[in-house]
Amino acid sequence: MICVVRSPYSEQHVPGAEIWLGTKTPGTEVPKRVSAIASALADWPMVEATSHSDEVLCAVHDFALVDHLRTIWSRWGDYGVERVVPYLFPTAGLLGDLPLREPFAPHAAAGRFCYDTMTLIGPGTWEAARGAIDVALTCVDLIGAKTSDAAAIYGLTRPPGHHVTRSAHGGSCYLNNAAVAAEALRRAGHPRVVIVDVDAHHGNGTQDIFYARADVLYASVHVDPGAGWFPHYAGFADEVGVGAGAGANLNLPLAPGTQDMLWLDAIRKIVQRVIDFGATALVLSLGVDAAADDPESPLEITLDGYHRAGELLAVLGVPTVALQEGGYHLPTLGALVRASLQGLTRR
Ligand code: SP5
Ligand code: ZN
Repeated sequence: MICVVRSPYSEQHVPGAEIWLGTKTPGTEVPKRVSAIASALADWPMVEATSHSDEVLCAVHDFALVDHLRTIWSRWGDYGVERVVPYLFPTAGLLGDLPLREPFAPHAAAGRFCYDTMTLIGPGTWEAARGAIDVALTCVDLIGAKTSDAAAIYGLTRPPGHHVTRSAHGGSCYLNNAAVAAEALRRAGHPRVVIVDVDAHHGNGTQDIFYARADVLYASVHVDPGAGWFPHYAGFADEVGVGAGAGANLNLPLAPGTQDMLWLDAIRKIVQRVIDFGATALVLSLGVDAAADDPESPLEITLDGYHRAGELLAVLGVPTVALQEGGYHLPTLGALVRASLQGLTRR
């Protein structure tokens, strides 16, 4: 049993579709993920998130990204499309040495803050994404500055967040819930915080936010981006951090088709690194899309594998905030989350 924190806004984000390879596909990051998870945890204590200021959010993200997400839906024109979708990206290749200007057209702004075509914005997207930040911050409040016992709490964050960098969103994510939780734990007095990311995909956003920082370790096990998997451009083993953050980033990419044994070996390596780092608090980016049945990843992790992963992380014995990332196979999604959290609380 573990306390669950929820937001009343989480199902108001209805992406409706993902544009993938120029084609409208149904998309898998759907509102029903919330009820699939919540119903599997219905016998556990549940509290609603309380509202928090933008202070930590704006320490983690550029204000321009936050402001864009807050306003773009109301600024979006009558283009005959139901969602905000970018069509032009001001990459370094486009700009060269030119300054990045504020574009006049809202449809040009969309590609400045979103790096893919799969992460659409609709009428309830801001409320849901901002609600997920309140979930993350409420989890931190409830864990507080505890250091002695191994309290754990679970935030049902939707939309997920680990693909959001300091200044751009993508990968079905809008605001980085785990990064905000980690920064809030630092501000609550934890000197060294670790983010362990077991989502099938590399959390390029979380890595980016803490890449130059020595006080927050980011450690991830994920499908090898070099084998052709999202996010393609980040998540390689040689990305170890930069400057003061050199050595405080750990990527363990795995081949497509990897099963429990090698995945759990990677988590054991992460646990050892966390111990060496001396973390006093843990944020778990709990994506369960590495499961064998999941449509978004080629990893083949079982229910028992996720339970064992939870048990391995429980050995750390530090206060833990587990936040939902991916996981898209609705028939098994709730059970996977429940098994992971039961392992984390050693049940
Ligand atoms: C939070 C999270 O898990 N984000 C993952 C985003 C990965 N999306 C990559 C989508 C690639 C195309 N998907 C086509 C689905 C075919 N089954
Ligand atoms: Zn994922």
